[in-house]
Amino acid sequence: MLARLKRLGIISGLSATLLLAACGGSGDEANDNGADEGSGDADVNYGEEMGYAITGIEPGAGVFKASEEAVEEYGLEGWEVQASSSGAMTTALGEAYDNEEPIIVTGWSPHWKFAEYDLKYLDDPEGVFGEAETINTTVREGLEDDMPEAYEVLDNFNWSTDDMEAVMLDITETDDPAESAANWVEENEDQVSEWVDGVDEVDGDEIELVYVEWDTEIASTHIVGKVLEDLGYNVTVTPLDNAVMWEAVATGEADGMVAAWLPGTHGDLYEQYKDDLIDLGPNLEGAKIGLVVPEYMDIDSIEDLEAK
Ligand code: PBE
Repeated sequence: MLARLKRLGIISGLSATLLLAACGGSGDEANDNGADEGSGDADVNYGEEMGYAITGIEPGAGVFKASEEAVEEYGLEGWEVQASSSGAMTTALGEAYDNEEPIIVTGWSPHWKFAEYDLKYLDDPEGVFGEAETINTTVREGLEDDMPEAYEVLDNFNWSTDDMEAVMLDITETDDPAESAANWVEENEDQVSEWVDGVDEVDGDEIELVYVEWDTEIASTHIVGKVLEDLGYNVTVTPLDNAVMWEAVATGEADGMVAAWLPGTHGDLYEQYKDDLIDLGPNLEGAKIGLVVPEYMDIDSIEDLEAK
């Protein structure tokens, strides 16, 4: 049923792998790191050291588009937000960090990278990246009538940034989202029981959740998938590109998703599809996007960057 969308999903997965491979060899060129070169004044030209590149993720991500707007808004002529994948971005961040090299990434929280590395958001006085956001759950029209049990669980699903970060971090260790989700569900029975409280079990009904392979969404989608599975559903989770994920729920080709970053990050997609899908409201509060750098970089604001 989702053949066309899946094809797009597979294409995005493939390019992620290629990018990761392409990034592999580039580790040890620049050993000039700038961190010990001065204290805040003009003798560090990070732009030059980084080739005027911001390490991006998938171009369909809201944070990618916002970063391009920031380049424009802050007059950073000659800078480029480089398209990549979430996986390749964290690989590049890890390599730069190990070598204390400067790097700017399109970042978001919650994210395990803040537990793994000392990082900071660059100040954004122009407010290009917006304020704190919620991550919302959306479902297709008709789901409430067709699958009231699943609808109720999706409506109840709600957790904290700490919960999500714990699952994300665990996935970096197990490398298996389904296993990490199963562990978390087992260890957090009380919380999960609130989501399924009074909901009847079903007998193998098929349900399809769509998501994008961002670390946040890999975690949340597998958690909800596991909870629905334990209730008796036959669950498929399908990775897609961002715009296609929204479209899939709006057209009813997929049943739902837990990956709507609002009001800012996916505001354009929300406007486009809001009349054709059901917004079940926040499943998480306190999400954020922005440009993220290692603490060792001697820079605090996007305003401190200079045009080429
Ligand atoms: N993210 C993760 C997404 C939303 C979830 C911040 C990369 C985006 O920018 O669209």
